[in-house]
Amino acid sequence: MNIVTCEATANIAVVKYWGKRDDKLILPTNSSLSFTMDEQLRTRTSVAFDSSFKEDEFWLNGKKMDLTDKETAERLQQIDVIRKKAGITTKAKIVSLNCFPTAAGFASSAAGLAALACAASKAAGLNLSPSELSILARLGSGSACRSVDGGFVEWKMGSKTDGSDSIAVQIAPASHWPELRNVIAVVDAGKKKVSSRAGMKQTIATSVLYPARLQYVPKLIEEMKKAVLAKDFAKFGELTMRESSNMHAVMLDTWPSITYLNDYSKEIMYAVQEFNASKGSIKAAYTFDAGPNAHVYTTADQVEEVVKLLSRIEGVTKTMVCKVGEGPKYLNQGHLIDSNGNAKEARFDEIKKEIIVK
Ligand code: 2P0
Repeated sequence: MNIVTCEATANIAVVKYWGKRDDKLILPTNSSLSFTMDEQLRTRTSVAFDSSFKEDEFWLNGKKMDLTDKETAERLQQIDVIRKKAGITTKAKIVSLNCFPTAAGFASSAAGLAALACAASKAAGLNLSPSELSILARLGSGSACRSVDGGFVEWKMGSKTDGSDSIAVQIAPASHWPELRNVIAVVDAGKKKVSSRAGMKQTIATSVLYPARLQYVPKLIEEMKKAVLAKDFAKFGELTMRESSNMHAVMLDTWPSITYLNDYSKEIMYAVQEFNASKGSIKAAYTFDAGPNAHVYTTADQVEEVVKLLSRIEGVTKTMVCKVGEGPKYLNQGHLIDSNGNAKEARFDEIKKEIIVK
């Protein structure tokens, strides 16, 4: 049996994706930019297509998922696209394990759906380019398309209705800015009240500030790329913090209003601003996604101080220092499917930081 296993990692955007122009193909209303993270935030996925399988099966973190559930089926729509591309009709077994510390406060869809695109396309006999892989990953979750490559990645929004030009492109590899770090400050690992998918739809429908955001993002994309390519942290940091606030402003302007930031998030914002003021220039920059946890980008020489600063803030339960990652990796061992096509028992050991496969 041909089993293909891939690990992909999460990405954290500095120019955010918040809104779709096509809900089914997941085509965005603006381009976005992110850094792919290192393997501390990874998902391992094994895929096999085999004539002995009676039906598609998807196991996530040891649990068999219900493929009649509409959202789960939607998120796996890339499997049918892969079968069609490869000219096969065999059923698939998909087994996936998130290797994020449970307290990291993450949804893991980006890493998971990028790993799925890589593993499933290869298991079906396809040999796809990163941009083709990004199209597949995007069908499961928009932000996932940026995780099919490492380093600094742009998701170009594209303009075609079939989505063929809405692809992720690497702007710079991880080695371009090896000193860059993301200090994650976890303040709440709870489930969010409004999903990103529902929230962005509501923003487009109601926010009067949203058109202004869409006008400003194309210029921001160019400025952000320039700052990163020049490794100009002060410029990069200012753009990153202002962009995070712009997205959270349109969220707040949505009706009914959406608030992902909490009082602890605001404490982090003020602490980072004070830190930068004390340094006389921008040395750390926060960005927040659809939740209250902070991602504080900084450089290796500042990390110790930034970790200390964030750890002192009331409500911060954990900090984690991530580097920029290289992107998906295929593995020759540690498959999550056995040679008979059954899902193996596996778990992530948070202390050893490795996957234990039985
Ligand atoms: C981002 N987020 O650019 C932004 C910032 C959240 C805030 O991409 O509906 O899970 O599956 O395409 O990708 C979260 O949205 O949403 C997201 P779908 P996704 O990272």
